[in-house]
Amino acid sequence: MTDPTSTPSPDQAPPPDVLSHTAQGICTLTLNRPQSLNAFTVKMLGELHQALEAAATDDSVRCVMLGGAGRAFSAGQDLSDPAAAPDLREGAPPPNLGKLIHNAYKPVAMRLHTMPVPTIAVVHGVAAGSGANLALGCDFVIAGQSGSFLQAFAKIGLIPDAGGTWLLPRLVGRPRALALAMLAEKLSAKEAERMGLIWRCVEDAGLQGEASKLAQRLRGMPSAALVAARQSIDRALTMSFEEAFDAEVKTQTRLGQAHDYTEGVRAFLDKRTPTFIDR
Ligand code: T3D
Repeated sequence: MTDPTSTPSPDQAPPPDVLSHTAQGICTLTLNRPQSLNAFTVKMLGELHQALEAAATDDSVRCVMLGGAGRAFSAGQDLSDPAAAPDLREGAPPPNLGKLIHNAYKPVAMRLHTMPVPTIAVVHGVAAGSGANLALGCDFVIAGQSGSFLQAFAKIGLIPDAGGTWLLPRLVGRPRALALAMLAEKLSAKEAERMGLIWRCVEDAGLQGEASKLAQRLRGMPSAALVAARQSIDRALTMSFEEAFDAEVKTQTRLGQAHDYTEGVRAFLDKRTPTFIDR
């Protein structure tokens, strides 16, 4: 991920809180508040939403990678952001966290959940609180061996948010989801991989290379089918076998009539690499 090294001169605009770079079909988004371990402010969440929206509506983008600048992925909500921090003065009204989560986190989490192309979270260092759960909301989570995941919420009297209550039991089952939420212990990337919370843990030195290899592979694949697989699997978790089967019939009918299926079969018969275009 991009690591900002230059200090802006006083007349320069400050760097954005989310860096975005698209090349050869891969959109790389970098959370860029390294001084606070990429903790989320309302401004940063707005920028992240805008960047995801731009990637979602850019037909040249076929894969999105999300990572963090500096030594961490993200420390979750910025606890000093006035939108979230309790006003410690005597008699001051309590903050409305629901409003913050609904207005600032929900658009980001929903956009990630419904991206028309595969998404990869590239986690080095810690991913805590909402930072962990936005990462876990990506299709693939790949982490360096010194990375870690922390459902920090219980330490400050909250529950997992940013989609955490939906994601955690689906990823690791109820007993482990409860332990992660209630004990709020840091989980190493290796252990996260072992329990199925994330896709892969790799050597720190190989993290960027492995993530890029995965993105390059995904950009050549049929995006519409990959996204339909995500949606179908997510939906099937609350369906009967027959409902899931019937949903497969519907989706396969749609995909079978799309360009990518014809192209995939033709390319197979012609013994050449297919060119997929559907999104
Ligand atoms: O509350 C709501 O608004 C509702 C929404 C909630 C969503 C959430 O995400 S709640 C959970 C919020 N996150 C946390 O509670 C995590 C807090 N941070 C930590 O526990 C630790 O910082 C870490 C385990 C993430 C990393 O520890 P370590 O030892 O590697 O780093 P550090 O020294 O604690 O932090 C480095 C700097 O980042 C430090 O600033 P300084 O002293 O160098 O100026 C620290 O204050 C800052 N920082 C870390 N996390 C946050 C933060 N600043 C603001 N908000 C943070 N969440």
